[in-house]
Amino acid sequence: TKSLRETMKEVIPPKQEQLKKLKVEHGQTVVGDVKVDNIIGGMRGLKAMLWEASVLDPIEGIRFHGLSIPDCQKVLPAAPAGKEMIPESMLWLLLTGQVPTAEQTKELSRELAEKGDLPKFVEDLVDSFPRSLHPMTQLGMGVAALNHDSQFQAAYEKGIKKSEYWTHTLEDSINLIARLPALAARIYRNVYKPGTELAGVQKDLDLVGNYSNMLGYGHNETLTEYLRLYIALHGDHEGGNASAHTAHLVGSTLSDPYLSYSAALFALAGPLHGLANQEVLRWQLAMQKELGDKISQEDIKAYLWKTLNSGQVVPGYGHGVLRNPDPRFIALQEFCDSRSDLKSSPIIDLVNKTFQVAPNVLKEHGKTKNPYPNVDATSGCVLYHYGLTEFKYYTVIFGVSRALGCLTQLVWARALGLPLERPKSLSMDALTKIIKQ
Ligand code: AMX
Repeated sequence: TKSLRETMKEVIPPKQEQLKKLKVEHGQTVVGDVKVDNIIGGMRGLKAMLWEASVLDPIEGIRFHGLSIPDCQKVLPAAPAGKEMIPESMLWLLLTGQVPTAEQTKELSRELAEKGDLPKFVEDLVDSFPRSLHPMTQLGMGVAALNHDSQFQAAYEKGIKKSEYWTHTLEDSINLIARLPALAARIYRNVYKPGTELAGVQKDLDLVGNYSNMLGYGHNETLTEYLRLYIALHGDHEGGNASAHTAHLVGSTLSDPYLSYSAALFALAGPLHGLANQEVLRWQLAMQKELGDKISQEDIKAYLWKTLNSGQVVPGYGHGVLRNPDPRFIALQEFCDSRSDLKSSPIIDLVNKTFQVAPNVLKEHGKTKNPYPNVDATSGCVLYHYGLTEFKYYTVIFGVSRALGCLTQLVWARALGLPLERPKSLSMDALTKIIKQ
């Protein structure tokens, strides 16, 4: 069977050809207008970036190289004793556009475990942070410090051909993904379980098997499986979201993958992006506290109106692009439905009940373009059910996941020779001048 590097060497040339052809034959073809609304509206809807691994359809949701989430769940290999697709198989798909075999997936797991230990100085750095420093700040700083060993940077300093950039970018990306579990677990231990022992990376475990074990949940196979699914599912969500776009922009300056992904993590740390999952849980728990044990649909409806009438958004609902229930939400709900302990969990039951009522309330409210749940409507609840109750840490798990897509695109950006990003900005006066012309 082919290795990851051999596969990449095969799939890159046809893509380079495709890009060349696009440039030559359609370089001047118009694909959309730029309206004043786009310029002042956060560039919403502007088709202005190349992103290879996934495309988001407003109705169907995300597709990874054309495969929907249910497709991926059918074809992507699981961990040896598990059923859920794992981040290694998702990474292989994102990078190569091909579905890996079980053997290829296992080989990638082995390589990641082999490379999973942190350098001593990064351990010391993370251990020196105050416990009160937000876990996302710690993660971003830890990732940036890992650039000490960047192969891309070392090779660039020596002087390499542009055609070789991608190989060093790939090596850095693999090394970074390998080290994320140890880094993220160390942050968890330091902040929430200081003084307790931290397990080491085990060579025979898959990436999330190790992550779960280092978090102290290795004994909980259901939670480990959930984390595998969660981390594979959140790996990529096309290029325009804030974290992906940040990685792409910073990477376009030829900053190495560590620095580029560190920047992306600080975008993920914003409340309109990765922090939303902790808000959902806070809101559902407040609802549970106020309404008690026996909650009717009418009670939930009234609580939703109370939230909306106080000028707040309903967390976990709405989306910048999606106009249907998020298929990632559906996949996580199905996971819960298939396990009796989760099915009878009060918090997960409340998420389900809310889902039955909220879309109609939001439609009646009439503001949001998408009255349906996004993935965050449920993602934190399973963690909470199994005792991983530290809300502030949830975005770190998202951060371990999003590396898959952001780093994949860095490899492709270098393989395709994409240039420095440099959009044109305008002042309001300059814009007004154009409008008057
Ligand atoms: N509850 C109440 N009102 C909502 C709403 C919700 N869940 N979602 C959107 N709206 C409102 C907006 O605030 C906006 O009101 P305004 O005109 O007074 O400013 C109006 O509906 C139109 O917004 P939109 O075009 O439908 O959404 P958007 O693209 O501007 O924002 C999002 C998308 C996700 C930020 C928004 O739906 C929201 O705030 N949802 C709740 C928070 C959340 O779940 N975030 C998770 C996002 C996923 C992720 O990145 N992890």
